Amino acid sequence: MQIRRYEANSVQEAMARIKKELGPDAVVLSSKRLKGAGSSRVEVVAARDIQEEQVCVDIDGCRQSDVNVKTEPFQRFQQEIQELKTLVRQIQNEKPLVREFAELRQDMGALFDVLGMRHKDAGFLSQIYCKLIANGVSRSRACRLIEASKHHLPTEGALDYETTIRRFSAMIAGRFAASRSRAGSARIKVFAGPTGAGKTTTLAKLAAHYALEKKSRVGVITTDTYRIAATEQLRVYTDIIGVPLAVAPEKELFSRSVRQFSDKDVILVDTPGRSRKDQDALTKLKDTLGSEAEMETSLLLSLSSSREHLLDAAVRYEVLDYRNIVFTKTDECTRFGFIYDVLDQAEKPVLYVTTGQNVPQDIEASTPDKLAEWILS
Ligand SMILES: Nc1nc2c(ncn2[C@@H]2O[C@H](COP(=O)(O)OP(=O)(O)OP(=O)(O)O)[C@@H](O)[C@H]2O)c(=O)[nH]1
Ligand SMILES: [Mg+2]
Repeated sequence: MQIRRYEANSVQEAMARIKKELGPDAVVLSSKRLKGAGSSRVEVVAARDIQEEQVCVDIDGCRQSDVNVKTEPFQRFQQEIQELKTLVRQIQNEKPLVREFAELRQDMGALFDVLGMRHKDAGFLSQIYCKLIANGVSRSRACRLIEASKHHLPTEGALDYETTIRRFSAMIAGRFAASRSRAGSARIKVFAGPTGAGKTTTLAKLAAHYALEKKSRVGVITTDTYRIAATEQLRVYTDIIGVPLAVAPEKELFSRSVRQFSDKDVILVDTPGRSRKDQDALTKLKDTLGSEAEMETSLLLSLSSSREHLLDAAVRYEVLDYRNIVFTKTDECTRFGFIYDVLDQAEKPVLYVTTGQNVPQDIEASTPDKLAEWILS
């Protein structure tokens, strides 16, 4: 038996050398990841039986002894099993890394919990921290809010719970209010957002609001010819409301439509819903919209989506330079804490929230107080 030790960057690399040097009959005796210096090196110990084995075999039903045969097929089989075992071990070796990240995240969470709850109960801050977490605010942001609240609240124990939570709510609302100036005042209002966020429905609600309640002159443009029947869906709404619709999937057509609606007080623009990961589609949309003066883009985010989805969309749509946010499908949402995370990251005001599928009634202007109340509710 010939035994050799191999050091390599990966098990595959070691196996290739073993096969080359010891031949296909070599078997792996052990393998392990080496500690220290980068820890990416592996050690594999392999062996090869250099004796041809003397075995007894049956030939044509008669027992023959001392027949000198190679046990190659068996050894190959054994070797393949060893290789498989090595691979399984390797995969298992990678698991601790994933586990380590999960544990690290848990530890961070625990650390934030300790920080967020280290206040004496008399200050109610630990109760508020738990409330924020329960509502879906991330631990790190909840912790930062608690720290910031110390500048807004008197020393612990000086206020009752109701007053403390009211002050805390006012502090959150104050943060949202900071970004609100002139939001929503532009004449051309573009509605963008991930697929199915509620762009067309929200646009229809606002078209009715401007045309029927405010008696404004309204024009609607859609750049959405991507989805089959997208234009038809919007045409049904514009026909009922009695406002003109222009279809403009390209830059030239878009600026021509804007000129065509030069007599309108408000121009509402619908855009195609594409995966938030389709960056090319967003770049194309940006090109189509051009840089019209008096234009303001709203990012529509459905609260039936996950926090990760919304945070990701808020970043990816930056390419459109959106100026405000509309939260849709609030009626489908039970915990509102994660809107704090989204707004803290995006630093954009919320113009409207939509509360159902009914056109035109299920839409409300959003206020910082209302949002703060939701986050703490
Ligand atoms: N529950 C609820 N449903 C809504 C709301 N707003 C829109 N919807 C529904 O969401 C679905 C998608 O709405 P659309 O307006 O077509 O969404 P969109 O963003 O234009 O979709 P795409 O153009 O395909 O990207 C429809 O069934 C709407 O009725 C809301 O506030 N609450
Ligand atoms: Mg649509």
